[in-house]
Amino acid sequence: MTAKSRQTDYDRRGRKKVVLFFPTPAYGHYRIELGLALAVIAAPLEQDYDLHLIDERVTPDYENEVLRHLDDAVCVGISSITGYQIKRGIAMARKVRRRAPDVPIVWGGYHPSLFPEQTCESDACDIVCVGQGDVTFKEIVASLSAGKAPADVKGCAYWTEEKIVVNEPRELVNINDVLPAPYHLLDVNRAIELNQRENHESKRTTEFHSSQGCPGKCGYCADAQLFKRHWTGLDAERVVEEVASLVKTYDLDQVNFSDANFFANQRRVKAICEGLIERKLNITWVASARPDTFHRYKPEVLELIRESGCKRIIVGAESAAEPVLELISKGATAEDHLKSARVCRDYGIGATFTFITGFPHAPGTPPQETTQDLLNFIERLKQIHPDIRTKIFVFTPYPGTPLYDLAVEYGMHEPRSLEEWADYNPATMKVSQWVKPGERAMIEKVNGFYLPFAYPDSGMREKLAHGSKKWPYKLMHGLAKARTKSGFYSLPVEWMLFKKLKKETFEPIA
Ligand code: B12
Ligand code: SF4
Repeated sequence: MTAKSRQTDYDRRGRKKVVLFFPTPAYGHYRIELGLALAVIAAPLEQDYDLHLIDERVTPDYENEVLRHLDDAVCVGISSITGYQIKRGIAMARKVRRRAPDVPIVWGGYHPSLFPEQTCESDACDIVCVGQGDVTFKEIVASLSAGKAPADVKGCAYWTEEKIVVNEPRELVNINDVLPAPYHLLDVNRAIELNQRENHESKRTTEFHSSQGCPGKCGYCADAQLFKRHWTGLDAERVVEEVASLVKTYDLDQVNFSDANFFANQRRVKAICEGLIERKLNITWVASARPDTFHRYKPEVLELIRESGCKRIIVGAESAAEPVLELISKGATAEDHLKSARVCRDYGIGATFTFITGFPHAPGTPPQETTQDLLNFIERLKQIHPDIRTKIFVFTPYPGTPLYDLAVEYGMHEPRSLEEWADYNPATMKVSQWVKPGERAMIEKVNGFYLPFAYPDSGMREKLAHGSKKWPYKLMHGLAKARTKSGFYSLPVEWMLFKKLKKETFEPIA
C-alpha cells in the first residue's frame, strides 16, 4: 500500500473506544514483563473512554480482541522497542487496516521515538508519539475526538497526504505528575500464572516502574535519547503505597522494579526500604544497579536493603577489560564489579551480572576482550559469591547511541524503514561482525550450563542437596567443575542432552 492510497480518517468524533496493543517484544522464550507502557498512557483516559488493553502474550484470542472493537475506535495504539516487537506490531497493524482502513494507528515506545518520520512512512502507522506518552497520547486522542489531526499536539509526528509533519518536542514530564498505572486494565493474574506455568516461577511476581531515566552515558544504551540523562524517581511514600496495594490486590510474593537505575538516589532507596519493612509486606524484590554505585552504599542502607527483602540486584557490568569499559563509557571498572560482588556476598544479597561480548572494533584489529576473557572473569565473580548469576549478551547496536554510530562507521548496514527494523533481532540475525562463528554457542554452553553447575547458586545448591534429581545434579556438578577447570569443552554430550530436554538456561536474570 502506498502512502497516497491510505484511507485514514482523523475525524473520530462520536467514538468512545481506545484500543492499545502490546506486541510480543522479543523473539524466543522470555518471562512476561507486564506491558506497563499501555497502562501508563491509558491512565488519564480512564474516565472518558472505553479502554481495551491487549497483550499478544497474555490476552487469549488477542487478534479478535483487537479487531472486534474497531468500529467504534478513536484509534489503535501500538507499543514497540526496536526489533521483533515491530514485526509483531506491523502484523497486527496490517490486520487492523484490512478490517477498518479509516482507524488511525498510533505508534509509541523507544523505537518509534527514535525514528518518527521513518515510522510514519510505513503504511502500518499514521501517528507517532515521540518520547513519553503520558500527556502526549491523551492529547492525540483528544484531538482525534474533536475531529482533527494532532497538529497542535507537542511531541508527535503524523502522516498527511502531502507530507509527514513532525511537531515541536514535548518537554520531559515529571514521573511524580503521572497518574499511578491502572494495573487492573492489564490481565496481571494471567501474566503471573503464565510465568509460573511456563517459566517455572515459584513466586507470584509482577513489575513496578519507580523511576525514569539515568545519569549514566553508556555508549550502547538508548535511555539517554528519551530522558536526556535526567533521572527522576517517584517519591518513596508513593512507591511504598503503590507496591503495598499491588501486593494486596494480586497476592504478590515478589516485585521486580523495572527502572533503568533504581539505586540512583540512596536517600530514596533507604526510605523505600524503611517503608517496605514498616508495612511488613513480606515480599522479595529485585532491581537494577550500576556497578559503581551499589558498593558505595552505606552499610546501614545495605542492611535495610537486605532486611526489606531485596533478593537480587541486576548489575550491568558489560565488560571486565579497561579499554572496553572506556570505549563504552561505562564509568565503572572491573574492580567495581568485584567490589559489588563482595558487598552482595557480605550482605546476603544475590546478584546477576550482565555482560556484552562483541563490541565493535576497527576492521583488521583484534577484539579488546574475547568471550573467553569474559568467561574467566565470570569464574572469578562466582568464586567470590555463590549467589552470582551471569548472562552474556551479544552486542547489538541500538540506534541513537554512540556505539551504533561506530558500528555503522565500521561498515554495519543500517536498516532504512520500519519494515527493515522489524528484522533487527539480536537472537536471530548475524548482526555482529565482531563475534566469531561458534561463539554464541560457546556462550550458551559455558555461561548458561557449565558455570551454573560448577558454581551452584542458592537454587542449584538446594537441588544438589535435596531435590529428587539430587544424584544426576551431583554428577553434573563434578563434570562441570572438571570442564571449567581444564577449559575442555569439546564433545559436550551432557550439554547436548540438556538442550534436548530444556528450553531455558539455568540462570534466569531475576
Ligand atoms: C521491561 C523491559 C523489557 C521487557 C519488555 C520490553 C518492552 N517493550 O517493554 C523484555 C524483557 C522483553 C525486554 C527485552 C529486551 N530489551 Co528491554 N527493557 C525493558 C525496560 C527495563 C522497561 C520498559 C518499561 O516497561 N518501561 C516502563 C514504561 C512505562 O515506559 P516505556 O516503555 O518507555 O513507555 C513510555 C514511552 O515509551 C511511551 N510509549 C510506549 N509505548 C507506547 C505506545 C503508544 C501507543 C504511545 C502513544 C506511547 C508509548 O509512553 C510510555 C509512558 O511514558 C526498558 C528500560 C527502561 N527502564 O525503560 C528496557 C528497554 C526498553 N529494553 C531495551 C532492549 C535493547 C532490550 C533487548 C533488546 C536487550 C537485549 N540485550 O536482549 C531485549 C529484547 C530481546 C531480544 N533479545 O530481542 C532497550 C530498548 C532500546 C530500543 N532501541 O528499543 C531499553 C530502553 C533499555 C535501554 N536502556 O537500552 N525489555
Ligand atoms: S547505567 Fe544502565 S541505564 Fe544508565 S546509561 Fe548505563 S546502561 Fe543505560
